[in-house]
Amino acid sequence: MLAIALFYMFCIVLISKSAIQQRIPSKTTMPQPTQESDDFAWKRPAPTAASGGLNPSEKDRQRPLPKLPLTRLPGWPTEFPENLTEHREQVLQRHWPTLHDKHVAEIAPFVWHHRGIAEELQEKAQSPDREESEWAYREMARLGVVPYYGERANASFVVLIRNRELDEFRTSMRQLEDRFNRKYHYPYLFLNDEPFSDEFMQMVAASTTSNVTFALIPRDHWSLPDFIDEQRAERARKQMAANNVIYGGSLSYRHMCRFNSGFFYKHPLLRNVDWYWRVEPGVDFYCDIDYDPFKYMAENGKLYSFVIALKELEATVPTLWEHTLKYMKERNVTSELLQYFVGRTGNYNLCHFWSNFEIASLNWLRTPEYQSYFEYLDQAQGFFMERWGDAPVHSLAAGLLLRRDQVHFFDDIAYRHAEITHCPDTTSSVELGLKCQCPLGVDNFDNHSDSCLPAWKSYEPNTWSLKDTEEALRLMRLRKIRFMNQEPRIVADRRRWYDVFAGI
Ligand SMILES: Nc1nc2c(ncn2[C@@H]2O[C@H](COP(=O)(O)OP(=O)(O)OP(=O)(O)O)[C@@H](O)[C@H]2O)c(=O)[nH]1
Ligand SMILES: [Mg+2]
Repeated sequence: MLAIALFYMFCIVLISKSAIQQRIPSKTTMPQPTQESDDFAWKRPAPTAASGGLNPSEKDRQRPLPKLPLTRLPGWPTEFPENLTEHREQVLQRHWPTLHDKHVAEIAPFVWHHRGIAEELQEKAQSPDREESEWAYREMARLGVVPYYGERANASFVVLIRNRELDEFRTSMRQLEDRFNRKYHYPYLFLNDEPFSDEFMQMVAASTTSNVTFALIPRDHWSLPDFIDEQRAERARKQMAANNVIYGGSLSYRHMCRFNSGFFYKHPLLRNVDWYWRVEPGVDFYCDIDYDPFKYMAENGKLYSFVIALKELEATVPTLWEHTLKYMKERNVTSELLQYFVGRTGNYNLCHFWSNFEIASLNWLRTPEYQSYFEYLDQAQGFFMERWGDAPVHSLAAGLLLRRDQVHFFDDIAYRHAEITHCPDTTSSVELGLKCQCPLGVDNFDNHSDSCLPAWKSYEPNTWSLKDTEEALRLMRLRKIRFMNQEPRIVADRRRWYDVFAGI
């Protein structure tokens, strides 16, 4: 009996050993290290649930990356001393013939460029050398780069971003590339108030076949102006934080809003560019974009565009409307679009185009008219004493300066930022043949009560005259007098209370 049992056990061990061996590849079929890679890919640990299965682990991050060549920009300074911080300070103290020269000298040491393979391959594909040309086409097919020989707009993606937002941005960028840019190869300009880290530049450059440029923001564009009383501004921030206003206590958020309102289009690297598409980290694009939105804008007389329109938090813009009306009165501004932003009693209805997505004309933002509106608002100090966002500022500027037909709603660009999603409805998806993958079970913000899209769709151009401005200001004064006569519960609440009152 014992001998039979031992025989059976021996057989079982033999069978299971051979089964295990069948699953393990033999040494000769295992991947071998090549000269380019110093490790076996199959040895790397699979992404863990803790990292969301998407982001590289800490250990993975610590391994040296293969370097992509980052170069200096042609025509810009190339020689710099060892200590760049000191160098920057010296540049800032020197006298410069123009602001542009000063900004170029200040930021040049921190500007890096990567030439995307798409541009290189397209050039090679047109080579008279047949072998080279065929090789380039094969490479393009392999890499999913679609050659584009049509005329492109003079345009760029513009991304204001922090180093720590790299991972969120790469997921957005890959969607944008797959949905649109692998066919068009528009370049990217990345802007930061601090120098970009090597990791950021390498990882981003590796995520696209287009050209990318990384640059610093000139200090003039990201600092407290002289006319702001720092202590008063700090008190205002503390008060807003105490009132639980989102980003109410943040100074950097205010710099960001002011920069996006009045400076990014003056960046020396955008000087000769006509169109921009603003992209933020962590956003999603759900439909293929099978045409060029920049060219659409240019060919159809559009200057500004949006995908989501919603109501602003009133606590962030208590006096923006009042200053806008005063500006209109002072400069005698009339408009056919302003009524879209006006409530029943001549107040601001808080509607604005959400500026985390924007495709618009840089030349429009650079007009003296836009510039003078921004400067008026800047002098009114609301970017620091309140928390004016660039979205209501751009929107009201459009209301003042543009016609309705110059503003475009990109219904076919499905998009998510934070909790808000826009997707084209089923009818347009079928009619326009859109290739979308909108998430199931997510509400379309278009149908939300805070969406200003229905009002946009039904808005008919309607003249807003100087008399309308005067009347709105008169009503505002009346409301203020009535408000002042009310017993305010706490002083800090006055503005908010007044606003709520004004909205009735
Ligand atoms: N370089 C830099 N970029 C910033 C800073 N603050 C914000 N940004 C960028 O400016 C854009 C807007 O900032 P967000 O923090 O996304 O502001 P938001 O969209 O109003 O708020 P969220 O709902 O949190 O997205 C994003 O692209 C940010 O990466 C900053 O201090 N420095
Ligand atoms: Mg954002």
